[in-house]
This record gives sequence, structure tokens and C-alpha cells, in this order.
Amino acid sequence: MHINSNDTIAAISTPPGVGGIGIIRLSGKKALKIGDKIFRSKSGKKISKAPGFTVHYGHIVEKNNKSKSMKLKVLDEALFTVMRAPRTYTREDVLEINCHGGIVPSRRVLELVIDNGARLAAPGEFTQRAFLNGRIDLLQAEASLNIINAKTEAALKPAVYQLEGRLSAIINKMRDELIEFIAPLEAAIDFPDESMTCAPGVRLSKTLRKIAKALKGFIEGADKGIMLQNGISIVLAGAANVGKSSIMNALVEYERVIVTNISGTTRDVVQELININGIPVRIADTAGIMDSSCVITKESVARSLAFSQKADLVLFVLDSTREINKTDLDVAKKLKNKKVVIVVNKSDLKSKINYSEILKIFPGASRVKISALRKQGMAQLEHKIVSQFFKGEIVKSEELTISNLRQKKSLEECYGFINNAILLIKNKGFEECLIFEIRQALNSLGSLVGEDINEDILDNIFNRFCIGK
Ligand SMILES: Nc1nc2c(ncn2[C@@H]2O[C@H](COP(=O)(O)OP(=O)(O)O)[C@@H](O)[C@H]2O)c(=O)[nH]1
Ligand SMILES: [Mg+2]
Repeated sequence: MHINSNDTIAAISTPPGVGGIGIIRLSGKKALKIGDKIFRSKSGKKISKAPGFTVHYGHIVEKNNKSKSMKLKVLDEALFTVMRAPRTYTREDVLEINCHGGIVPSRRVLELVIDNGARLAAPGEFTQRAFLNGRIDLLQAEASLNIINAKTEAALKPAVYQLEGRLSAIINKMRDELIEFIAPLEAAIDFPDESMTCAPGVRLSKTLRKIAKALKGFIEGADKGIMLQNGISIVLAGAANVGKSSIMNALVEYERVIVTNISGTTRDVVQELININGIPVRIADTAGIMDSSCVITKESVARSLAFSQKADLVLFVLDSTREINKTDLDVAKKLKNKKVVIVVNKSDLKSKINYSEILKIFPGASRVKISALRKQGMAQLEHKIVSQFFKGEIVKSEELTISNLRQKKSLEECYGFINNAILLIKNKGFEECLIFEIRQALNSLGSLVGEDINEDILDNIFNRFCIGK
């Protein structure tokens, strides 16, 4: 992404499609001047003369090239909100134009502001400016992305917590505590006679241990935080007619997919998002695995297996009214490497199943008996799904604030350096080494909040945003 922060950027900030209002946002030095060029306010006042945090009613106008008199053509009726630097989202002058919603009006206004000197914003560029101008740190920038993308309330909570800067505050406090020890340690090297006596050493180890403990808490919660943000993907897999589609319908609570007693009913992979105890779960129903020479069946079986391989969890479905057959075993073998819950379906009917062979393939896998037809055992099934990832403990949002792998990696690095430092003190190592480890730990914490971070990494982060944020 080519970032020139002198440009004035513009984008449609509302989602594409038909809606009551559309918002075009501008940020940069020329934002208000561009406002003057395209706006005739009812009051006759100029946008560039308006104080911050004021809203103005009027019309968006453009030059009518066809008319000789150069009369202005009214494009839309609009409200202009003026926000002046530095108290804005980006810390630059910001202009927000509320015009009519819908694809055509907002597009035309966007084109107009671009014709008048703005440049189309890259994805996340407004938030990137907020970060580069020091209004928020990188953790907060990532939190704002998570807020937009949150799929459940439970996922929203930690993101809001992080946007408020509470995690950043904890991290910054750790940094301050570590920095405090650098000078005395350096003094100890320069004046070995007055070398670090027991007192700072004890205090330092205490601080290091406290930090290590906090980091460990965050790292342990990280996978859950990431999962809460991204959702868990699960796939229903098994032989034909075991009841996969019936389970899908029971989980999404409506007749999403066709159920018949004819094998091969499901062909395409069908996906739906459900919410289990606040955790977003993407569930996919797939074709039953079977041998066939039919081109369509072959393709659907291939997709089914490919999807199962990518999923976080496979619900391996068995029909309890019959013995395990070769297909069941073949499918099971293909899913051997996956995290699996064995779902024994049709428990409303007489059971004929003996799954010892299956248990050999999935030793230790959880099992649950259900009847998709009668909707029995569904709560247990949901509980089993979630407990594969969240082992029953209460989910505290403070501990789930780590929401991506980048953050987890920085924390793990830092944790490693802190532990090295603890060992050095214990083994009476050199002060130079101790300083080195502490500085490395400080670097990891710095990169966590976005200091001295390389441009490619930044671009990578902001590219995941939508345009207009
Ligand atoms: N008795 C009973 N029949 C079921 C149950 N679940 C599914 N079925 C029936 O099994 C057949 C195959 O179901 P379907 O969901 O299409 O299986 P799929 O091929 O694995 O997707 C249908 O006739 C369903 O009505 C159940 O829990 N109990
Ligand atoms: Mg099916």
C-alpha cells in the first residue's frame, strides 16, 4: 500500500447497497476546502470557516459542463459534519458527508470529492492515520477491526476492552517497570565495586516474576481470544444417510438443507454461522462419503474431505441403527489426524452399533448420543463442541483480549526473555546479559503496541480492514 500522509483521503464509510443514508468520509489538510467546493450550505456559510463538531445542512453541487451559463447542478441534499484536527478519528481535519444512501448517490459524491482533490483511501487507511498520528496504538487499531468484525456479543466485549486501551495500559505499565531497572543495572556494570547488591536483585526478580505471570495468563487465553474473534469452523462428516443434514438443520434451528432417505441428497458444502454460548461457530454440512463413478458425486466427496481437513473440529456422524461398515471406517481413517467428536445419531431407534473399531481410530475422542429427528441431545452436542476449545472455565473478557497471532507471538517472545532474565538472576549471571534480556523483552512489548514495527507488517494489518474505516 502506498501511503502518502499528505494526501487528503476519501471513502464511502457505509456498507455498499441500499440504505437510508450513505456516509462519505474525508480526512486530511484539504478536506474542508474540498467541502467548500462541492457544498452550498443553506446558511450561506463556508465549510472551511465552520468550527469543529458542527453539522451543516445544504446541497451538494457540481459544475454543469453542458450549460453555458456554468450554472451549478444540484447532486444531492446533504448534511456536512465538520471535525477539526486534532480532536478527530485520524487527528487530521475530517469531513463527513451524509447524503442519500444507495449505490449511485454515494458513488457520485465520492467521485466528486476525488475530482476536487481527494484520493481514494486504501483499506483501513483512516485507522492507520489514527495510529501513525499517535491517537491510538496498534493494539487499539486491531481492536477496532475486531469490533467491526465481531460476530457475537461475547466477541465484541474483549474488543471494546482492548479499544479502550486497557490492555495497552497493562503492557505500558510492564514496560515502565522494566525500564526502571535498566539504569541501576548499567550503573552496576560501570561501577562494579558498588555492584547490584541484593536489594535491587530481589526487587527485579519479583517484578520479573509478576510480569511473567501476567504474560502467561494472556498467552493462555490467546487461543480462546483468537477463536472468539475468528469463530470455530466445524464440519459434519460421515457416510451417506447417517443424518448429517438433519443435524445441521437441528443446530441452525430451521430446515436449511434437504433431508431425504436417498443417499447422495447433499452435494454442495452448505455453511451457516451459529452462536453457541457466545462463540461464533461456522458449521458446514457436506456430502456423505461414498464410492461412485458419478462425476458429481466424486466432486462432492472430494469437497467434503477437503473441507473436513481444514475444519477446527469434525463431527463424525454414525448411524446407531446399523453396524459400523467399511465406509464408516474409510471416512474415519481419512479424518484420523483431526480433532473429532463422534456423534451417534438416531438414538430414538433401537441401537445395533458397536463402535469399538471407530474408537481405535479416534482414541480418547468425545462421544455424544443424539436424535436429530427428535432433537434430543442437541444441548449436549453443543456443549461437547464448545468444550473441545473452551474447557468449561468461565470466560473472562480481560483474559481474552489477545485476538490475533501477531499479538500472541510478541507476548510469547517477551515471556521467553523475561524467563531468561529470571534464570540469569538465579544463576548470578552477568549484568550485561541481564540487560540484554530485559531490552529484548522491552522490544517485544514495544512491537506489541506498534513501536518500531516494520512497514510490511503494518500494511498487512491494515489491509484486513474494510475501505472507509
Ligand atoms: N429415526 C431417525 N431418523 C433420522 C435421524 N436423523 C436423520 N434421520 C433420517 O435419516 C435419513 C437421512 O438423513 P439425512 O439427514 O439426509 O442424512 P445425511 O445423508 O447424512 O445428510 C432421513 O430419512 C432422515 O429423516 C434420527 O435422529 N432418527
Ligand atoms: Mg445430507
